Amino acid sequence: MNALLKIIFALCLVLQTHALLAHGSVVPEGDLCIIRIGFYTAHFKVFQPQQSRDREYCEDLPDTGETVFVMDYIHKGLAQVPIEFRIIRDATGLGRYASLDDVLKLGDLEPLTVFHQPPTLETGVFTVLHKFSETGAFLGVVSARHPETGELYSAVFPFSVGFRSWGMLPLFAALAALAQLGYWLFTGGYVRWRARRKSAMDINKYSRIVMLLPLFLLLGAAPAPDSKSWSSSSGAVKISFTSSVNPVPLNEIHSWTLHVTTGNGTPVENAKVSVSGGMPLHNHGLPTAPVVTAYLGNGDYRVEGIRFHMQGDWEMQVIVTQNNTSETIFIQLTL
Ligand SMILES: [Cu+2]
Repeated sequence: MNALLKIIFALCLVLQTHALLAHGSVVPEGDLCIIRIGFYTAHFKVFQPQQSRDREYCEDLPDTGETVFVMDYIHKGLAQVPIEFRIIRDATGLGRYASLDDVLKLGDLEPLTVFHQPPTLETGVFTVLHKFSETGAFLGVVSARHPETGELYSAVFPFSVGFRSWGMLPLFAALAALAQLGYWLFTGGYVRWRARRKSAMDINKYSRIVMLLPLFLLLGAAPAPDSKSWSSSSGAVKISFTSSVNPVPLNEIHSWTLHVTTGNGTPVENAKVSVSGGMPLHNHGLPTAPVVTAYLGNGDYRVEGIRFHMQGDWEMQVIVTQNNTSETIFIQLTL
Protein backbone atom coordinates (compact mmCIF):
# COMPACT_ATOMS: atom_id res chain seq x y z
CA MET A 1 0.00 0.00 0.00
CA ASN A 2 2.82 2.33 0.96
CA ALA A 3 4.58 1.71 -2.35
CA LEU A 4 1.36 2.42 -4.25
CA LEU A 5 0.96 5.76 -2.48
CA LYS A 6 4.51 6.68 -3.46
CA ILE A 7 3.78 5.90 -7.09
CA ILE A 8 0.62 8.02 -7.02
CA PHE A 9 2.49 10.88 -5.38
CA ALA A 10 5.29 10.73 -7.97
CA LEU A 11 2.72 10.66 -10.74
CA CYS A 12 0.99 13.73 -9.33
CA LEU A 13 4.28 15.59 -9.43
CA VAL A 14 4.86 14.64 -13.05
CA LEU A 15 1.34 15.70 -14.02
CA GLN A 16 1.78 18.95 -12.10
CA THR A 17 4.82 20.05 -14.13
CA HIS A 18 3.01 18.86 -17.22
CA ALA A 19 0.13 21.20 -16.37
CA LEU A 20 2.48 24.14 -15.82
CA LEU A 21 3.92 23.76 -19.29
CA ALA A 22 0.54 23.28 -20.76
CA HIS A 23 -1.26 26.55 -21.22
CA GLY A 24 0.43 27.97 -24.33
CA SER A 25 0.09 31.72 -23.97
CA VAL A 26 -2.22 31.36 -20.98
CA VAL A 27 -0.36 30.96 -17.71
CA PRO A 28 -1.75 30.46 -14.21
CA GLU A 29 -0.99 33.21 -11.71
CA GLY A 30 -2.43 32.55 -8.27
CA ASP A 31 -6.13 31.75 -8.78
CA LEU A 32 -6.14 33.69 -12.03
CA CYS A 33 -5.02 32.95 -15.55
CA ILE A 34 -3.09 35.47 -17.55
CA ILE A 35 -3.04 35.56 -21.32
CA ARG A 36 -0.06 37.17 -23.05
CA ILE A 37 -0.59 38.57 -26.51
CA GLY A 38 2.88 39.94 -27.24
CA PHE A 39 3.40 42.57 -24.55
CA TYR A 40 -0.37 42.88 -24.01
CA THR A 41 -1.68 41.03 -20.97
CA ALA A 42 -5.19 40.26 -19.75
CA HIS A 43 -6.92 38.14 -17.14
CA PHE A 44 -8.33 35.16 -18.97
CA LYS A 45 -11.45 33.36 -17.78
CA VAL A 46 -13.72 30.79 -19.34
CA PHE A 47 -17.22 30.06 -18.07
CA GLN A 48 -19.81 27.42 -18.89
CA PRO A 49 -22.71 29.14 -17.13
CA GLN A 50 -25.37 26.60 -18.08
CA GLN A 51 -23.38 23.63 -16.83
CA SER A 52 -21.33 24.98 -13.94
CA ARG A 53 -22.58 28.53 -13.28
CA ASP A 54 -19.75 30.50 -11.64
CA ARG A 55 -16.93 27.97 -12.04
CA GLU A 56 -13.98 29.63 -13.75
CA TYR A 57 -11.80 27.67 -16.12
CA CYS A 58 -8.57 28.55 -17.77
CA GLU A 59 -8.15 25.74 -20.21
CA ASP A 60 -9.88 22.36 -20.18
CA LEU A 61 -13.66 22.58 -20.23
CA PRO A 62 -15.72 19.74 -18.78
CA ASP A 63 -18.71 20.04 -21.11
CA THR A 64 -19.84 20.98 -24.58
CA GLY A 65 -22.47 23.72 -24.89
CA GLU A 66 -22.48 27.43 -24.30
CA THR A 67 -19.04 28.74 -23.38
CA VAL A 68 -18.02 32.31 -22.59
CA PHE A 69 -14.42 33.48 -23.01
CA VAL A 70 -13.62 36.65 -21.07
CA MET A 71 -10.53 38.84 -21.21
CA ASP A 72 -10.26 41.52 -18.52
CA TYR A 73 -7.52 43.87 -19.70
CA ILE A 74 -4.49 44.31 -17.47
CA HIS A 75 -2.60 46.22 -20.14
CA LYS A 76 -5.02 49.09 -20.84
CA GLY A 77 -3.65 49.38 -24.40
CA LEU A 78 -5.90 46.44 -25.29
CA ALA A 79 -8.90 48.77 -25.02
CA GLN A 80 -7.58 50.59 -28.11
CA VAL A 81 -6.73 47.61 -30.32
CA PRO A 82 -9.13 45.54 -32.38
CA ILE A 83 -8.86 41.97 -31.09
CA GLU A 84 -9.39 38.94 -33.30
CA PHE A 85 -10.55 35.67 -31.76
CA ARG A 86 -10.49 32.29 -33.47
CA ILE A 87 -11.09 28.74 -32.31
CA ILE A 88 -9.82 25.90 -34.49
CA ARG A 89 -9.82 22.14 -34.18
CA ASP A 90 -6.34 21.06 -33.09
CA ALA A 91 -4.76 19.63 -36.21
CA THR A 92 -1.19 20.06 -34.98
CA GLY A 93 -1.36 16.78 -33.06
CA LEU A 94 0.65 18.54 -30.35
CA GLY A 95 -2.23 19.19 -27.98
CA ARG A 96 -1.14 21.25 -25.04
CA TYR A 97 2.32 21.83 -26.47
CA ALA A 98 1.09 23.60 -29.62
CA SER A 99 2.67 27.01 -30.12
CA LEU A 100 2.02 29.91 -32.47
CA ASP A 101 4.64 28.56 -34.89
CA ASP A 102 2.81 25.23 -35.05
CA VAL A 103 -0.43 27.04 -35.84
CA LEU A 104 1.24 29.11 -38.59
CA LYS A 105 2.55 25.87 -40.15
CA LEU A 106 -1.07 24.70 -40.56
CA GLY A 107 -1.47 27.32 -43.31
CA ASP A 108 -5.07 28.13 -44.10
CA LEU A 109 -7.02 28.04 -40.83
CA GLU A 110 -10.45 28.52 -42.41
CA PRO A 111 -11.29 24.79 -42.88
CA LEU A 112 -10.35 24.07 -39.24
CA THR A 113 -12.19 27.05 -37.78
CA VAL A 114 -15.20 26.42 -35.54
CA PHE A 115 -15.52 30.02 -34.37
CA HIS A 116 -14.16 33.30 -35.69
CA GLN A 117 -14.68 36.86 -34.59
CA PRO A 118 -12.96 39.37 -36.91
CA PRO A 119 -10.93 42.15 -35.26
CA THR A 120 -13.29 43.95 -32.87
CA LEU A 121 -12.65 46.94 -30.65
CA GLU A 122 -13.97 46.37 -27.13
CA THR A 123 -13.25 49.22 -24.77
CA GLY A 124 -14.43 47.49 -21.58
CA VAL A 125 -14.22 43.72 -21.24
CA PHE A 126 -13.63 41.47 -24.24
CA THR A 127 -16.10 38.60 -24.36
CA VAL A 128 -17.02 36.03 -26.95
CA LEU A 129 -19.64 33.34 -26.73
CA HIS A 130 -19.45 30.05 -28.56
CA LYS A 131 -21.60 26.96 -28.30
CA PHE A 132 -19.43 23.85 -28.61
CA SER A 133 -21.41 21.07 -30.25
CA GLU A 134 -18.66 18.46 -30.10
CA THR A 135 -15.96 17.36 -27.71
CA GLY A 136 -12.32 17.33 -28.72
CA ALA A 137 -9.02 19.18 -28.70
CA PHE A 138 -9.08 22.82 -29.77
CA LEU A 139 -6.74 25.76 -30.12
CA GLY A 140 -7.71 29.33 -29.34
CA VAL A 141 -5.88 31.99 -31.35
CA VAL A 142 -6.10 35.60 -30.16
CA SER A 143 -4.49 38.36 -32.23
CA ALA A 144 -4.06 42.09 -31.78
CA ARG A 145 -2.43 44.47 -34.23
CA HIS A 146 -0.55 47.39 -32.69
CA PRO A 147 -2.26 50.57 -33.97
CA GLU A 148 0.98 52.50 -34.58
CA THR A 149 3.67 49.97 -35.52
CA GLY A 150 1.24 47.69 -37.39
CA GLU A 151 2.88 44.67 -35.78
CA LEU A 152 0.61 41.64 -35.23
CA TYR A 153 0.79 39.98 -31.82
CA SER A 154 -0.80 36.58 -31.29
CA ALA A 155 -1.45 34.14 -28.49
CA VAL A 156 -2.29 30.46 -28.76
CA PHE A 157 -3.96 28.47 -26.01
CA PRO A 158 -4.67 24.76 -26.37
CA PHE A 159 -7.70 23.40 -24.55
CA SER A 160 -9.97 20.41 -24.56
CA VAL A 161 -13.75 20.28 -24.47
CA GLY A 162 -15.88 17.57 -22.91
CA PHE A 163 -13.35 15.65 -20.86
CA ARG A 164 -10.78 16.22 -18.20
CA SER A 165 -7.24 15.37 -19.18
CA TRP A 166 -6.02 13.88 -15.96
CA GLY A 167 -3.63 11.53 -17.75
CA MET A 168 -3.10 8.27 -15.87
CA LEU A 169 -4.40 9.58 -12.55
CA PRO A 170 -7.92 8.03 -12.80
CA LEU A 171 -6.33 4.63 -13.52
CA PHE A 172 -4.20 4.82 -10.39
CA ALA A 173 -7.13 6.07 -8.32
CA ALA A 174 -9.15 3.08 -9.52
CA LEU A 175 -6.29 0.73 -8.58
CA ALA A 176 -6.13 2.22 -5.09
CA ALA A 177 -9.91 1.89 -4.74
CA LEU A 178 -9.74 -1.75 -5.83
CA ALA A 179 -7.03 -2.47 -3.28
CA GLN A 180 -9.15 -0.86 -0.56
CA LEU A 181 -12.24 -2.83 -1.66
CA GLY A 182 -10.26 -6.09 -1.56
CA TYR A 183 -9.08 -5.34 1.95
CA TRP A 184 -12.62 -4.45 3.05
CA LEU A 185 -14.25 -7.60 1.65
CA PHE A 186 -11.45 -9.69 3.11
CA THR A 187 -11.91 -8.29 6.64
CA GLY A 188 -15.73 -8.64 6.63
CA GLY A 189 -16.46 -4.88 6.42
CA TYR A 190 -19.05 -5.50 3.71
CA VAL A 191 -21.22 -7.73 5.91
CA ARG A 192 -21.25 -5.16 8.71
CA TRP A 193 -22.11 -2.38 6.20
CA ARG A 194 -25.05 -4.37 4.78
CA ALA A 195 -26.58 -4.72 8.25
CA ARG A 196 -26.23 -1.00 9.02
CA ARG A 197 -27.60 0.08 5.64
CA LYS A 198 -30.78 -2.00 6.02
CA SER A 199 -31.84 -0.34 9.28
CA ALA A 200 -30.99 3.14 7.91
CA MET A 201 -33.25 2.69 4.82
CA ASP A 202 -36.62 2.95 6.63
CA ILE A 203 -35.68 6.21 8.32
CA ASN A 204 -34.42 7.65 5.01
CA LYS A 205 -37.76 7.31 3.25
CA TYR A 206 -39.52 9.65 5.71
CA SER A 207 -36.72 12.13 6.26
CA ARG A 208 -36.63 12.80 2.52
CA ILE A 209 -40.31 13.84 2.45
CA VAL A 210 -39.84 16.06 5.52
CA MET A 211 -36.79 17.74 3.91
CA LEU A 212 -38.79 18.58 0.76
CA LEU A 213 -41.62 20.30 2.67
CA PRO A 214 -39.91 23.70 3.16
CA LEU A 215 -39.13 23.75 -0.57
CA PHE A 216 -42.83 23.41 -1.47
CA LEU A 217 -43.70 26.18 1.00
CA LEU A 218 -41.02 28.46 -0.51
CA LEU A 219 -42.28 27.91 -4.06
CA GLY A 220 -45.81 28.83 -3.02
CA ALA A 221 -44.68 32.05 -1.31
CA ALA A 222 -42.42 33.42 -4.10
CA PRO A 223 -43.64 36.86 -5.26
CA ALA A 224 -44.58 37.54 -8.88
CA PRO A 225 -41.43 38.80 -10.65
CA ASP A 226 -42.97 41.96 -12.19
CA SER A 227 -44.05 43.37 -8.83
CA LYS A 228 -40.44 43.42 -7.61
CA SER A 229 -38.78 46.58 -6.35
CA TRP A 230 -35.44 47.46 -4.77
CA SER A 231 -34.67 50.15 -2.20
CA SER A 232 -31.58 52.19 -1.33
CA SER A 233 -30.03 51.33 2.04
CA SER A 234 -31.68 54.38 3.68
CA GLY A 235 -35.05 53.42 2.18
CA ALA A 236 -35.46 56.93 0.71
CA VAL A 237 -35.58 55.78 -2.93
CA LYS A 238 -37.29 52.75 -4.44
CA ILE A 239 -36.89 51.38 -7.98
CA SER A 240 -38.70 48.89 -10.15
CA PHE A 241 -38.02 48.23 -13.82
CA THR A 242 -39.58 46.92 -16.99
CA SER A 243 -37.48 45.51 -19.81
CA SER A 244 -38.12 46.17 -23.52
CA VAL A 245 -37.57 42.44 -24.06
CA ASN A 246 -39.21 39.95 -21.73
CA PRO A 247 -37.79 38.00 -20.01
CA VAL A 248 -34.50 39.93 -19.77
CA PRO A 249 -32.54 38.51 -22.71
CA LEU A 250 -29.05 37.04 -22.99
CA ASN A 251 -26.59 38.71 -25.37
CA GLU A 252 -29.04 41.17 -26.82
CA ILE A 253 -28.85 44.96 -26.57
CA HIS A 254 -32.12 46.16 -25.07
CA SER A 255 -33.49 48.95 -22.90
CA TRP A 256 -35.13 49.27 -19.51
CA THR A 257 -37.60 51.73 -18.08
CA LEU A 258 -36.76 52.49 -14.45
CA HIS A 259 -39.61 53.60 -12.24
CA VAL A 260 -38.09 55.73 -9.46
CA THR A 261 -40.12 56.69 -6.40
CA THR A 262 -39.53 57.83 -2.84
CA GLY A 263 -39.92 55.30 -0.05
CA ASN A 264 -43.64 56.02 0.19
CA GLY A 265 -44.27 55.79 -3.56
CA THR A 266 -44.15 59.42 -4.78
CA PRO A 267 -42.50 59.58 -8.24
CA VAL A 268 -38.99 61.09 -8.22
CA GLU A 269 -39.11 63.67 -11.04
CA ASN A 270 -36.20 64.88 -13.18
CA ALA A 271 -33.42 63.34 -11.12
CA LYS A 272 -29.96 62.56 -12.47
CA VAL A 273 -29.86 58.78 -12.88
CA SER A 274 -26.83 56.69 -13.81
CA VAL A 275 -26.64 52.95 -14.33
CA SER A 276 -23.76 50.48 -14.25
CA GLY A 277 -23.55 46.81 -13.41
CA GLY A 278 -21.67 43.56 -13.37
CA MET A 279 -21.37 40.06 -11.97
CA PRO A 280 -20.07 40.26 -8.40
CA LEU A 281 -19.18 36.56 -8.28
CA HIS A 282 -17.17 36.78 -11.52
CA ASN A 283 -15.65 40.12 -10.66
CA HIS A 284 -16.39 41.71 -14.01
CA GLY A 285 -18.57 44.50 -15.26
CA LEU A 286 -21.14 44.86 -18.00
CA PRO A 287 -19.82 44.55 -21.56
CA THR A 288 -21.59 47.81 -22.44
CA ALA A 289 -22.01 51.21 -20.77
CA PRO A 290 -25.77 51.80 -20.41
CA VAL A 291 -26.99 55.39 -20.68
CA VAL A 292 -30.12 57.07 -19.32
CA THR A 293 -31.40 58.74 -22.49
CA ALA A 294 -34.72 60.25 -21.48
CA TYR A 295 -36.99 61.23 -18.64
CA LEU A 296 -40.45 59.96 -19.56
CA GLY A 297 -42.44 61.60 -16.75
CA ASN A 298 -44.14 60.08 -13.69
CA GLY A 299 -40.75 58.95 -12.27
CA ASP A 300 -39.92 56.86 -15.37
CA TYR A 301 -36.42 56.92 -16.91
CA ARG A 302 -35.33 55.18 -20.10
CA VAL A 303 -32.00 53.30 -19.95
CA GLU A 304 -30.51 52.17 -23.26
CA GLY A 305 -27.61 49.94 -24.22
CA ILE A 306 -28.01 47.11 -21.71
CA ARG A 307 -26.53 43.75 -22.63
CA PHE A 308 -25.88 40.72 -20.41
CA HIS A 309 -23.32 38.42 -21.96
CA MET A 310 -23.64 35.37 -19.75
CA GLN A 311 -26.02 33.48 -17.54
CA GLY A 312 -25.73 33.78 -13.78
CA ASP A 313 -26.18 36.39 -11.07
CA TRP A 314 -26.00 40.03 -12.15
CA GLU A 315 -26.21 43.20 -10.13
CA MET A 316 -27.18 46.61 -11.52
CA GLN A 317 -26.10 49.69 -9.64
CA VAL A 318 -28.41 52.70 -10.04
CA ILE A 319 -27.41 56.07 -8.62
CA VAL A 320 -30.22 58.62 -8.26
CA THR A 321 -29.12 62.20 -7.56
CA GLN A 322 -31.47 65.04 -6.70
CA ASN A 323 -30.88 68.27 -4.74
CA ASN A 324 -27.22 67.28 -4.18
CA THR A 325 -28.11 64.00 -2.46
CA SER A 326 -27.38 60.64 -4.03
CA GLU A 327 -29.00 57.33 -3.28
CA THR A 328 -27.60 54.05 -4.55
CA ILE A 329 -29.87 51.14 -5.37
CA PHE A 330 -28.68 47.63 -6.24
CA ILE A 331 -30.90 45.50 -8.45
CA GLN A 332 -30.18 41.77 -8.35
CA LEU A 333 -31.23 39.56 -11.22
CA THR A 334 -30.45 36.05 -12.30
CA LEU A 335 -30.30 35.14 -15.95
CU1 LIG B 1 -19.69 36.47 -15.61
